[in-house]
Formats: sequence, C-alpha cells, structure tokens
Amino acid sequence: MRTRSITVPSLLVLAVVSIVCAFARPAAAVADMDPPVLTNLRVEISDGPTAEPGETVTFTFDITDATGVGSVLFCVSGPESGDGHMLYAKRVEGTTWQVVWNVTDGDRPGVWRISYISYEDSSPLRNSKTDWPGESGPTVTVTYPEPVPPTSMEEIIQSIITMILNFIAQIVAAFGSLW
Ligand SMILES: [Ca+2]
Repeated sequence: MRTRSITVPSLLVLAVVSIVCAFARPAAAVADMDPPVLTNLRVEISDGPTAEPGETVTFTFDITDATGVGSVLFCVSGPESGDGHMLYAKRVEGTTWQVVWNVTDGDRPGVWRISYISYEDSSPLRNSKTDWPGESGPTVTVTYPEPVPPTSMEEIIQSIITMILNFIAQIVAAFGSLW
C-alpha cells in the first residue's frame, strides 16, 4: 500500500490559501477606532438674553458615531474658580442631543462658559474625545433681578384711597343700573 505524502509544493499552496483567506475577511471585523463627531453646538436660554435663577439653559448639538454614542458630559464653569456643574447630555431625537442646566440661586452672576465636553462611543474600545470650548465657545451670562425699591407710606395711602374710590364707583354703578 502506498501512503500519500504531503509534498513541498502542496504546503506552499496551503500557505498561499491561508494568507489569501486572512486578507479576505469581511470588513465588519475591523474595529471602530474613531471617537464620536460633535458638531453644531448652540445655546438657548428660556427667557434670554441673560439667565436668571429659575430659568433654564439648554445646550443643543449633533453627535454621530459608527458604533453609536455612549455618553456625553459637559462641564460648565462660572466667573470664579470653583463655580461649576457637571451635566450629562441626553439624546432628544436622531443625532440631536441636549444638556439642560437649571440655573439656581447658588449660581454666581457673571459669564459662564463650557470648560470642556467629554464624549465616548459605545464600542468595546470606548473611543473618547474631549473638547475645550472655553473662551471660543458659547457663553451664558447669569444675572439676578433688580431689587424692588421699598414702597413709601404716601404711595401706600394713595393706593388705598384709589381702591376705595374704585369700590364706591362700582357700587354707584351697580345701584345706577338697578334704578
Ligand atoms: Ca466610534
């Protein structure tokens, strides 16, 4: 009985086929190495142009990624060092995401800026990027309402007299319509 032996040319063919197969893998196996792309950042204040405590500041932007966006974190900083908020963005529709900042009494008046935006994709590699808008980014000016000056006694008496006269006028008008 003759045994079939593997010849040198056979091994060469096998090696070539292996190499060709290795390079012919589908493109889907290529890992996503790119972080998301963030564009079109804009800001809106609920009752602008300045933001007072109780008002809402909304940063809106578009963000895309081949394997999906994982998380987006904004850091807004106030006029003094130590003033700041870390705010996570939420997807609102399609590629549009938003960060909402509810301005409160604790927020110092002055110019606030986005010190950084940190974002990553949802691929296993968690490809990430950090932007530093700072001086070149959108700004939000926080203001407080003007204090209302105290009402003088003369104004209080005058308003009471006006109220009484209006009341009398209404009674007269009511009786007038009955007669
Ligand atoms: Ca990516």
